[in-house]
Amino acid sequence: MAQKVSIDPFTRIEGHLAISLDVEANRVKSAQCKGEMFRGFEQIMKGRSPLDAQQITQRICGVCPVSHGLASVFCQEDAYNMQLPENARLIRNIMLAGNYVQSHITHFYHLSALDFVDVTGILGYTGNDRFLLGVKDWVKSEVASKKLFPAAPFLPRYEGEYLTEAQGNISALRNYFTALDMRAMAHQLVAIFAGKMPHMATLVPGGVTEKITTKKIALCRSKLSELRTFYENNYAADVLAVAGAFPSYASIGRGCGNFLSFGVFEDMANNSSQMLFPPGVLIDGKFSQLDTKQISEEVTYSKYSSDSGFGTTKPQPAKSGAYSWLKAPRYQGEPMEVGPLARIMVAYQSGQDSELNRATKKFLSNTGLTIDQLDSCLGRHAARIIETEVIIKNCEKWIEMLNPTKPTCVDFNLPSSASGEGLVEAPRGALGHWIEIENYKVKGYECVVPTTWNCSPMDGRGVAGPVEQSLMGTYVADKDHPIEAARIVRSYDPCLACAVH
Ligand code: NFE
Repeated sequence: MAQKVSIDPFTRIEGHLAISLDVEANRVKSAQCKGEMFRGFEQIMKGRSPLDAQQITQRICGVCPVSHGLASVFCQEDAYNMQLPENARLIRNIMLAGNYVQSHITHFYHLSALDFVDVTGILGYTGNDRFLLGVKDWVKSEVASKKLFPAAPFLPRYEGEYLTEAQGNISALRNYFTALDMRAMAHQLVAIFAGKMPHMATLVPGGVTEKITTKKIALCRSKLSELRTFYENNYAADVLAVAGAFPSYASIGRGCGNFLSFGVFEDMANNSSQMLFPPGVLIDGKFSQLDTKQISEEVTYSKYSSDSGFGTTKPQPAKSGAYSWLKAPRYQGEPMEVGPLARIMVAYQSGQDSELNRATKKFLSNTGLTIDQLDSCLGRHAARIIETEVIIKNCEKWIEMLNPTKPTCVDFNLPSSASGEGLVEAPRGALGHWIEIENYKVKGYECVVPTTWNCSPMDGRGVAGPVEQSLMGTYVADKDHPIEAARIVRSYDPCLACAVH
Protein backbone atom coordinates (compact mmCIF):
# COMPACT_ATOMS: atom_id res chain seq x y z
CA MET A 1 0.00 0.00 0.00
CA ALA A 2 1.26 3.48 -0.88
CA GLN A 3 2.42 5.65 2.00
CA LYS A 4 2.28 9.43 1.97
CA VAL A 5 5.59 11.22 2.36
CA SER A 6 5.57 14.96 2.75
CA ILE A 7 8.49 17.39 2.52
CA ASP A 8 6.88 20.53 3.85
CA PRO A 9 8.26 23.12 4.08
CA PHE A 10 10.87 22.28 1.46
CA THR A 11 13.89 24.20 2.76
CA ARG A 12 17.08 25.58 1.18
CA ILE A 13 15.25 26.93 -1.83
CA GLU A 14 13.68 30.35 -2.44
CA GLY A 15 9.96 30.70 -1.60
CA HIS A 16 7.32 28.30 -0.33
CA LEU A 17 7.24 24.78 -1.76
CA ALA A 18 5.75 21.54 -0.46
CA ILE A 19 6.42 18.16 -2.01
CA SER A 20 3.98 15.31 -1.56
CA LEU A 21 4.93 11.76 -2.52
CA ASP A 22 3.08 8.47 -2.72
CA VAL A 23 5.70 5.82 -1.96
CA GLU A 24 5.10 2.09 -2.44
CA ALA A 25 7.78 -0.52 -1.74
CA ASN A 26 10.32 2.35 -1.43
CA ARG A 27 9.49 3.68 -4.92
CA VAL A 28 7.83 7.02 -5.62
CA LYS A 29 4.57 6.21 -7.42
CA SER A 30 3.36 9.76 -7.82
CA ALA A 31 4.50 13.22 -6.81
CA GLN A 32 2.87 16.59 -6.33
CA CYS A 33 4.75 19.87 -6.41
CA LYS A 34 2.80 22.51 -4.51
CA GLY A 35 3.44 26.25 -4.71
CA GLU A 36 2.08 27.56 -1.45
CA MET A 37 1.26 31.23 -1.89
CA PHE A 38 -0.28 33.79 -4.23
CA ARG A 39 1.40 37.13 -5.01
CA GLY A 40 -0.33 38.87 -7.93
CA PHE A 41 2.36 40.93 -9.70
CA GLU A 42 0.44 40.78 -13.00
CA GLN A 43 -2.58 42.39 -11.29
CA ILE A 44 -0.38 44.99 -9.58
CA MET A 45 0.84 46.13 -12.99
CA LYS A 46 -2.61 46.94 -14.39
CA GLY A 47 -3.42 50.64 -14.75
CA ARG A 48 0.14 51.77 -13.98
CA SER A 49 2.62 53.61 -16.16
CA PRO A 50 4.46 51.07 -18.33
CA LEU A 51 7.68 52.89 -17.41
CA ASP A 52 7.37 51.53 -13.85
CA ALA A 53 7.26 47.94 -15.09
CA GLN A 54 10.96 47.08 -14.79
CA GLN A 55 11.13 48.48 -11.26
CA ILE A 56 7.99 46.72 -10.03
CA THR A 57 8.62 43.35 -11.68
CA GLN A 58 12.22 43.18 -10.43
CA ARG A 59 10.62 42.86 -6.98
CA ILE A 60 9.24 39.45 -7.98
CA CYS A 61 12.58 38.13 -6.74
CA GLY A 62 15.76 39.15 -4.97
CA VAL A 63 17.73 36.28 -6.52
CA CYS A 64 17.12 36.95 -10.23
CA PRO A 65 15.99 40.62 -10.41
CA VAL A 66 18.33 41.23 -13.36
CA SER A 67 16.36 38.73 -15.45
CA HIS A 68 12.97 40.19 -14.56
CA GLY A 69 14.27 43.71 -15.15
CA LEU A 70 15.65 42.68 -18.55
CA ALA A 71 12.51 40.80 -19.63
CA SER A 72 10.53 43.89 -18.68
CA VAL A 73 12.65 46.40 -20.64
CA PHE A 74 12.83 43.95 -23.55
CA CYS A 75 9.02 43.76 -23.82
CA GLN A 76 8.81 47.55 -23.58
CA GLU A 77 11.54 48.06 -26.19
CA ASP A 78 9.66 45.66 -28.46
CA ALA A 79 6.48 47.72 -27.89
CA TYR A 80 8.32 51.05 -28.45
CA ASN A 81 10.20 49.64 -31.47
CA MET A 82 13.65 50.65 -30.21
CA GLN A 83 17.23 49.88 -31.22
CA LEU A 84 19.85 50.05 -28.49
CA PRO A 85 23.43 51.35 -28.55
CA GLU A 86 26.24 48.82 -28.23
CA ASN A 87 27.27 50.03 -24.77
CA ALA A 88 23.78 49.40 -23.39
CA ARG A 89 23.73 45.85 -24.73
CA LEU A 90 27.22 45.17 -23.37
CA ILE A 91 26.37 46.51 -19.91
CA ARG A 92 23.22 44.39 -19.79
CA ASN A 93 25.25 41.29 -20.72
CA ILE A 94 27.74 42.10 -17.95
CA MET A 95 25.01 42.64 -15.34
CA LEU A 96 23.26 39.40 -16.26
CA ALA A 97 26.59 37.54 -16.25
CA GLY A 98 27.29 38.75 -12.70
CA ASN A 99 23.80 37.67 -11.63
CA TYR A 100 24.27 34.17 -13.14
CA VAL A 101 27.57 33.66 -11.32
CA GLN A 102 26.04 34.84 -8.04
CA SER A 103 23.00 32.62 -8.46
CA HIS A 104 24.93 29.46 -9.41
CA ILE A 105 27.45 29.84 -6.56
CA THR A 106 24.61 30.33 -4.08
CA HIS A 107 22.75 27.34 -5.43
CA PHE A 108 25.68 24.98 -5.11
CA TYR A 109 27.33 26.00 -1.84
CA HIS A 110 24.49 27.39 0.22
CA LEU A 111 21.48 25.44 -1.01
CA SER A 112 22.46 22.09 -2.54
CA ALA A 113 25.91 21.04 -1.32
CA LEU A 114 24.62 20.44 2.20
CA ASP A 115 22.66 17.48 0.77
CA PHE A 116 25.97 15.80 -0.08
CA VAL A 117 28.72 17.26 2.09
CA ASP A 118 29.07 16.09 5.69
CA VAL A 119 29.53 19.11 7.87
CA THR A 120 30.48 16.91 10.80
CA GLY A 121 33.48 15.83 8.68
CA ILE A 122 35.18 18.95 10.04
CA LEU A 123 35.48 17.12 13.37
CA GLY A 124 38.24 15.05 11.73
CA TYR A 125 40.25 18.17 10.82
CA THR A 126 43.81 17.98 12.15
CA GLY A 127 45.50 20.89 10.36
CA ASN A 128 46.34 24.30 11.84
CA ASP A 129 44.15 26.66 9.79
CA ARG A 130 42.73 28.89 12.56
CA PHE A 131 39.48 29.54 10.74
CA LEU A 132 38.80 25.84 10.23
CA LEU A 133 39.79 25.07 13.83
CA GLY A 134 37.21 27.66 14.91
CA VAL A 135 34.53 26.04 12.73
CA LYS A 136 35.50 22.64 14.14
CA ASP A 137 35.10 23.86 17.75
CA TRP A 138 31.75 25.42 16.89
CA VAL A 139 30.36 22.29 15.22
CA LYS A 140 31.66 20.16 18.10
CA SER A 141 29.92 22.24 20.76
CA GLU A 142 26.72 22.54 18.70
CA VAL A 143 26.50 18.79 18.11
CA ALA A 144 27.16 18.16 21.81
CA SER A 145 24.53 20.69 22.93
CA LYS A 146 21.50 18.59 21.79
CA LYS A 147 19.62 21.83 21.05
CA LEU A 148 16.46 21.61 18.94
CA PHE A 149 18.26 23.18 15.95
CA PRO A 150 21.95 22.45 16.49
CA ALA A 151 24.43 24.01 14.10
CA ALA A 152 21.82 25.64 11.84
CA PRO A 153 21.88 25.88 8.84
CA PHE A 154 23.91 22.66 8.64
CA LEU A 155 22.00 20.47 11.09
CA PRO A 156 19.49 18.92 11.57
CA ARG A 157 19.35 17.17 8.22
CA TYR A 158 17.94 14.03 6.64
CA GLU A 159 19.97 10.96 7.49
CA GLY A 160 21.54 9.24 4.53
CA GLU A 161 24.88 8.73 2.86
CA TYR A 162 27.05 11.82 2.83
CA LEU A 163 30.51 12.45 1.44
CA THR A 164 32.93 10.33 3.46
CA GLU A 165 36.18 11.70 2.11
CA ALA A 166 37.53 14.02 4.84
CA GLN A 167 39.41 16.40 2.56
CA GLY A 168 36.37 16.89 0.31
CA ASN A 169 34.16 17.75 3.28
CA ILE A 170 36.68 20.18 4.73
CA SER A 171 37.27 21.88 1.38
CA ALA A 172 33.54 22.24 0.67
CA LEU A 173 32.91 23.63 4.14
CA ARG A 174 35.73 26.16 3.84
CA ASN A 175 34.39 27.16 0.43
CA TYR A 176 30.87 27.48 1.86
CA PHE A 177 32.20 30.52 3.74
CA THR A 178 34.39 31.82 0.91
CA ALA A 179 31.37 31.54 -1.39
CA LEU A 180 29.51 34.05 0.80
CA ASP A 181 32.22 36.60 -0.10
CA MET A 182 32.03 35.56 -3.76
CA ARG A 183 28.28 36.16 -3.80
CA ALA A 184 28.92 39.66 -2.52
CA MET A 185 31.63 40.08 -5.17
CA ALA A 186 29.21 39.07 -7.95
CA HIS A 187 26.57 41.47 -6.62
CA GLN A 188 29.19 44.23 -6.61
CA LEU A 189 30.05 43.43 -10.22
CA VAL A 190 26.38 43.93 -11.18
CA ALA A 191 26.05 47.06 -9.03
CA ILE A 192 28.91 48.90 -10.81
CA PHE A 193 26.43 49.73 -13.58
CA ALA A 194 23.18 48.83 -11.78
CA GLY A 195 23.66 51.38 -8.99
CA LYS A 196 22.60 48.75 -6.46
CA MET A 197 21.84 45.06 -6.09
CA PRO A 198 19.45 43.42 -5.67
CA HIS A 199 16.97 45.46 -7.74
CA MET A 200 18.89 47.58 -10.22
CA ALA A 201 18.18 51.31 -10.21
CA THR A 202 19.60 52.20 -13.62
CA LEU A 203 17.78 49.90 -16.04
CA VAL A 204 15.40 51.81 -18.36
CA PRO A 205 13.83 51.15 -21.74
CA GLY A 206 16.51 52.35 -24.16
CA GLY A 207 19.53 51.23 -22.15
CA VAL A 208 21.19 51.86 -18.82
CA THR A 209 21.45 55.32 -17.23
CA GLU A 210 24.84 54.76 -15.59
CA LYS A 211 27.75 56.15 -17.60
CA ILE A 212 30.96 54.29 -18.44
CA THR A 213 34.25 55.45 -16.93
CA THR A 214 37.70 53.88 -17.01
CA LYS A 215 37.45 53.44 -13.24
CA LYS A 216 34.25 51.40 -13.58
CA ILE A 217 35.88 49.27 -16.30
CA ALA A 218 38.83 48.58 -13.98
CA LEU A 219 36.45 47.69 -11.14
CA CYS A 220 34.56 45.24 -13.38
CA ARG A 221 37.85 43.59 -14.37
CA SER A 222 38.97 43.17 -10.79
CA LYS A 223 35.65 41.73 -9.50
CA LEU A 224 35.37 39.32 -12.43
CA SER A 225 38.96 38.19 -12.03
CA GLU A 226 38.28 37.18 -8.40
CA LEU A 227 35.17 35.30 -9.51
CA ARG A 228 37.14 33.55 -12.22
CA THR A 229 39.78 32.44 -9.72
CA PHE A 230 37.11 31.08 -7.39
CA TYR A 231 35.42 29.29 -10.28
CA GLU A 232 38.65 27.68 -11.50
CA ASN A 233 40.15 26.77 -8.13
CA ASN A 234 37.03 25.84 -6.18
CA TYR A 235 33.54 25.84 -7.68
CA ALA A 236 34.16 23.56 -10.66
CA ALA A 237 36.34 21.21 -8.57
CA ASP A 238 33.84 20.98 -5.71
CA VAL A 239 30.96 20.12 -8.07
CA LEU A 240 33.10 17.44 -9.72
CA ALA A 241 34.13 16.06 -6.31
CA VAL A 242 30.48 15.66 -5.31
CA ALA A 243 29.65 14.16 -8.71
CA GLY A 244 32.53 11.68 -8.38
CA ALA A 245 31.33 10.58 -4.94
CA PHE A 246 27.66 10.14 -5.94
CA PRO A 247 27.77 8.61 -9.44
CA SER A 248 24.33 7.01 -9.08
CA TYR A 249 22.81 10.49 -9.24
CA ALA A 250 23.76 10.63 -12.92
CA SER A 251 21.08 8.01 -13.52
CA ILE A 252 18.21 9.39 -11.45
CA GLY A 253 16.23 12.62 -11.49
CA ARG A 254 15.54 12.62 -15.24
CA GLY A 255 12.74 15.08 -15.96
CA CYS A 256 10.08 15.16 -18.67
CA GLY A 257 12.69 14.81 -21.45
CA ASN A 258 11.55 18.01 -23.22
CA PHE A 259 13.68 21.15 -23.06
CA LEU A 260 13.07 24.81 -23.84
CA SER A 261 15.46 27.75 -24.06
CA PHE A 262 14.62 31.32 -25.06
CA GLY A 263 18.30 32.04 -25.79
CA VAL A 264 20.37 34.66 -23.98
CA PHE A 265 23.44 36.93 -24.09
CA GLU A 266 23.94 38.74 -27.37
CA ASP A 267 27.15 37.16 -28.66
CA MET A 268 28.95 40.49 -28.92
CA ALA A 269 32.50 39.26 -28.33
CA ASN A 270 32.29 37.16 -31.50
CA ASN A 271 30.53 39.94 -33.42
CA SER A 272 27.72 37.50 -34.09
CA SER A 273 24.03 38.23 -34.52
CA GLN A 274 23.32 34.92 -32.73
CA MET A 275 22.84 34.38 -29.03
CA LEU A 276 25.77 32.99 -27.02
CA PHE A 277 23.27 30.46 -25.59
CA PRO A 278 20.96 29.66 -28.51
CA PRO A 279 17.16 29.52 -28.37
CA GLY A 280 15.32 26.34 -29.28
CA VAL A 281 12.97 23.55 -28.32
CA LEU A 282 13.57 19.83 -27.85
CA ILE A 283 10.54 17.57 -27.75
CA ASP A 284 11.31 13.83 -27.61
CA GLY A 285 14.90 14.67 -28.62
CA LYS A 286 13.81 16.50 -31.79
CA PHE A 287 15.09 20.07 -32.17
CA SER A 288 12.88 22.86 -33.49
CA GLN A 289 13.04 26.63 -33.65
CA LEU A 290 11.36 28.56 -30.85
CA ASP A 291 7.84 29.82 -31.58
CA THR A 292 6.38 31.62 -28.55
CA LYS A 293 2.85 31.31 -29.96
CA GLN A 294 3.04 27.66 -28.87
CA ILE A 295 3.16 28.68 -25.19
CA SER A 296 0.01 28.25 -23.11
CA GLU A 297 -0.79 28.14 -19.40
CA GLU A 298 -3.08 25.43 -18.03
CA VAL A 299 -4.95 25.73 -14.72
CA THR A 300 -6.84 22.44 -14.21
CA TYR A 301 -4.93 21.69 -10.97
CA SER A 302 -3.99 25.31 -10.19
CA LYS A 303 -5.85 27.50 -7.72
CA TYR A 304 -7.24 29.76 -10.44
CA SER A 305 -10.67 29.95 -12.05
CA SER A 306 -11.13 27.78 -15.12
CA ASP A 307 -11.10 30.82 -17.45
CA SER A 308 -7.58 31.74 -16.21
CA GLY A 309 -4.50 30.95 -18.26
CA PHE A 310 -1.96 32.93 -20.31
CA GLY A 311 -2.97 36.57 -19.79
CA THR A 312 -5.72 35.93 -17.23
CA THR A 313 -5.17 35.30 -13.53
CA LYS A 314 -8.23 34.93 -11.27
CA PRO A 315 -7.40 33.34 -7.90
CA GLN A 316 -9.77 30.64 -6.64
CA PRO A 317 -8.14 29.37 -3.42
CA ALA A 318 -10.81 26.77 -2.63
CA LYS A 319 -11.01 25.27 -6.15
CA SER A 320 -11.79 21.59 -5.94
CA GLY A 321 -8.87 19.31 -6.91
CA ALA A 322 -6.42 22.21 -7.28
CA TYR A 323 -3.17 21.74 -5.35
CA SER A 324 -0.81 24.54 -6.39
CA TRP A 325 -0.63 28.30 -6.83
CA LEU A 326 1.52 27.74 -9.92
CA LYS A 327 -0.10 27.67 -13.32
CA ALA A 328 1.07 24.85 -15.63
CA PRO A 329 2.93 26.33 -18.64
CA ARG A 330 3.00 24.08 -21.70
CA TYR A 331 4.66 24.31 -25.15
CA GLN A 332 2.58 22.67 -27.88
CA GLY A 333 0.66 21.25 -24.94
CA GLU A 334 3.78 19.56 -23.48
CA PRO A 335 5.60 20.18 -20.18
CA MET A 336 9.12 21.54 -20.73
CA GLU A 337 12.19 21.55 -18.50
CA VAL A 338 13.96 24.91 -18.48
CA GLY A 339 17.25 26.05 -16.92
CA PRO A 340 20.97 25.35 -17.28
CA LEU A 341 20.42 21.75 -18.38
CA ALA A 342 17.87 22.84 -21.00
CA ARG A 343 20.32 25.46 -22.30
CA ILE A 344 23.12 22.96 -22.83
CA MET A 345 20.76 20.30 -24.24
CA VAL A 346 19.30 22.77 -26.74
CA ALA A 347 22.80 24.00 -27.72
CA TYR A 348 24.09 20.43 -28.07
CA GLN A 349 21.11 18.90 -29.89
CA SER A 350 20.67 21.88 -32.22
CA GLY A 351 23.83 20.62 -33.93
CA GLN A 352 24.91 24.23 -34.46
CA ASP A 353 28.43 25.26 -33.57
CA SER A 354 28.34 27.43 -30.44
CA GLU A 355 30.67 28.07 -27.51
CA LEU A 356 28.19 26.38 -25.18
CA ASN A 357 28.04 23.35 -27.44
CA ARG A 358 31.86 23.14 -27.56
CA ALA A 359 32.12 23.54 -23.77
CA THR A 360 29.57 20.75 -23.27
CA LYS A 361 31.49 18.43 -25.61
CA LYS A 362 34.74 19.22 -23.77
CA PHE A 363 33.07 18.41 -20.44
CA LEU A 364 31.72 15.10 -21.75
CA SER A 365 35.11 14.13 -23.11
CA ASN A 366 36.90 15.08 -19.84
CA THR A 367 34.46 13.22 -17.59
CA GLY A 368 33.56 10.25 -19.79
CA LEU A 369 29.86 11.00 -19.26
CA THR A 370 27.35 10.78 -22.09
CA ILE A 371 24.88 13.50 -23.06
CA ASP A 372 22.05 11.22 -21.84
CA GLN A 373 23.63 11.00 -18.39
CA LEU A 374 23.46 14.77 -18.14
CA ASP A 375 19.67 14.48 -18.14
CA SER A 376 19.81 13.73 -14.43
CA CYS A 377 20.16 15.17 -10.95
CA LEU A 378 23.96 15.51 -11.31
CA GLY A 379 23.64 16.76 -14.88
CA ARG A 380 21.86 19.89 -13.69
CA HIS A 381 24.79 20.70 -11.39
CA ALA A 382 27.24 19.97 -14.20
CA ALA A 383 25.32 22.23 -16.59
CA ARG A 384 25.81 25.17 -14.21
CA ILE A 385 29.59 24.80 -14.14
CA ILE A 386 29.74 24.30 -17.91
CA GLU A 387 27.84 27.50 -18.63
CA THR A 388 29.52 29.52 -15.88
CA GLU A 389 32.89 29.03 -17.58
CA VAL A 390 31.52 30.27 -20.92
CA ILE A 391 29.86 33.26 -19.25
CA ILE A 392 33.01 34.33 -17.38
CA LYS A 393 35.19 34.05 -20.49
CA ASN A 394 32.81 36.16 -22.56
CA CYS A 395 32.17 38.67 -19.81
CA GLU A 396 35.90 39.44 -19.73
CA LYS A 397 35.65 40.38 -23.42
CA TRP A 398 32.45 42.40 -22.99
CA ILE A 399 34.15 44.51 -20.32
CA GLU A 400 37.02 45.32 -22.72
CA MET A 401 34.52 46.37 -25.41
CA LEU A 402 32.92 49.10 -23.26
CA ASN A 403 33.48 52.56 -24.73
CA PRO A 404 33.42 55.54 -22.29
CA THR A 405 33.03 58.03 -25.14
CA LYS A 406 29.77 56.55 -26.47
CA PRO A 407 26.21 56.68 -25.02
CA THR A 408 24.69 53.99 -22.82
CA CYS A 409 21.05 54.73 -23.62
CA VAL A 410 18.73 56.35 -26.14
CA ASP A 411 15.55 58.38 -25.72
CA PHE A 412 12.10 57.43 -26.98
CA ASN A 413 8.45 58.50 -27.10
CA LEU A 414 5.94 56.41 -25.21
CA PRO A 415 3.19 55.27 -27.61
CA SER A 416 -0.41 55.51 -26.36
CA SER A 417 -1.13 51.93 -27.43
CA ALA A 418 1.29 49.09 -28.16
CA SER A 419 2.19 45.58 -27.15
CA GLY A 420 5.48 43.75 -26.79
CA GLU A 421 7.23 40.51 -25.89
CA GLY A 422 10.42 40.27 -23.79
CA LEU A 423 12.34 37.00 -23.67
CA VAL A 424 15.43 36.19 -21.65
CA GLU A 425 17.06 33.23 -19.96
CA ALA A 426 17.18 33.74 -16.19
CA PRO A 427 19.69 31.62 -14.24
CA ARG A 428 16.84 29.12 -13.67
CA GLY A 429 15.57 29.15 -17.25
CA ALA A 430 13.26 30.63 -19.84
CA LEU A 431 11.58 33.84 -18.68
CA GLY A 432 9.05 35.83 -20.70
CA HIS A 433 7.25 39.10 -19.97
CA TRP A 434 4.43 40.35 -22.21
CA ILE A 435 2.99 43.88 -22.02
CA GLU A 436 -0.14 45.47 -23.48
CA ILE A 437 -0.42 49.26 -23.30
CA GLU A 438 -3.61 51.28 -23.81
CA ASN A 439 -3.98 55.01 -23.29
CA TYR A 440 -0.41 55.19 -21.89
CA LYS A 441 -1.28 52.70 -19.13
CA VAL A 442 -0.63 48.98 -18.69
CA LYS A 443 -3.75 47.12 -19.77
CA GLY A 444 -2.27 43.65 -19.43
CA TYR A 445 1.00 42.18 -18.14
CA GLU A 446 1.93 38.51 -18.23
CA CYS A 447 4.98 36.72 -16.85
CA VAL A 448 5.79 33.08 -17.65
CA VAL A 449 8.59 32.16 -15.30
CA PRO A 450 11.29 29.43 -15.12
CA THR A 451 10.22 27.72 -11.92
CA THR A 452 6.59 27.85 -13.07
CA TRP A 453 7.68 25.61 -15.97
CA ASN A 454 9.77 23.27 -13.81
CA CYS A 455 7.54 22.99 -10.73
CA SER A 456 4.28 23.10 -12.64
CA PRO A 457 1.40 20.93 -11.42
CA MET A 458 -0.32 18.33 -13.57
CA ASP A 459 -2.29 19.52 -16.61
CA GLY A 460 -5.81 18.63 -17.74
CA ARG A 461 -4.50 15.60 -19.67
CA GLY A 462 -3.07 14.23 -16.42
CA VAL A 463 0.54 14.91 -17.51
CA ALA A 464 2.72 15.83 -14.53
CA GLY A 465 5.20 18.74 -14.48
CA PRO A 466 8.98 18.23 -14.95
CA VAL A 467 9.96 18.09 -11.24
CA GLU A 468 7.03 15.78 -10.52
CA GLN A 469 8.14 13.48 -13.36
CA SER A 470 11.73 13.58 -12.04
CA LEU A 471 10.56 12.17 -8.73
CA MET A 472 8.41 9.37 -10.09
CA GLY A 473 10.12 5.99 -9.87
CA THR A 474 12.81 7.28 -7.50
CA TYR A 475 14.00 4.80 -4.86
CA VAL A 476 13.59 6.25 -1.36
CA ALA A 477 15.52 4.17 1.16
CA ASP A 478 13.90 5.66 4.27
CA LYS A 479 10.55 7.39 3.98
CA ASP A 480 11.27 9.44 7.12
CA HIS A 481 14.45 10.77 5.51
CA PRO A 482 13.61 11.17 1.79
CA ILE A 483 17.00 12.65 0.93
CA GLU A 484 16.98 11.20 -2.60
CA ALA A 485 13.85 13.22 -3.42
CA ALA A 486 15.27 16.34 -1.77
CA ARG A 487 18.47 16.09 -3.84
CA ILE A 488 16.49 15.75 -7.07
CA VAL A 489 14.20 18.71 -6.37
CA ARG A 490 17.12 20.94 -5.34
CA SER A 491 19.00 20.09 -8.55
CA TYR A 492 16.43 22.32 -10.31
CA ASP A 493 17.23 25.25 -7.96
CA PRO A 494 13.51 26.08 -7.54
CA CYS A 495 12.45 29.65 -6.80
CA LEU A 496 8.82 29.59 -5.73
CA ALA A 497 8.76 33.35 -5.16
CA CYS A 498 9.29 33.71 -8.91
CA ALA A 499 7.07 30.77 -9.80
CA VAL A 500 3.92 32.16 -8.21
CA HIS A 501 4.79 35.80 -8.87
NI1 NFE B 1 13.41 33.89 -8.10
FE1 NFE B 1 14.04 33.38 -11.23
C1 NFE B 1 15.57 32.79 -11.99
C2 NFE B 1 13.20 33.90 -12.71
S1 NFE B 1 13.12 31.43 -11.25
S2 NFE B 1 14.92 33.13 -9.20
O1 NFE B 1 16.55 32.41 -12.28
O2 NFE B 1 12.66 34.31 -13.59
O3 NFE B 1 11.54 31.13 -11.60
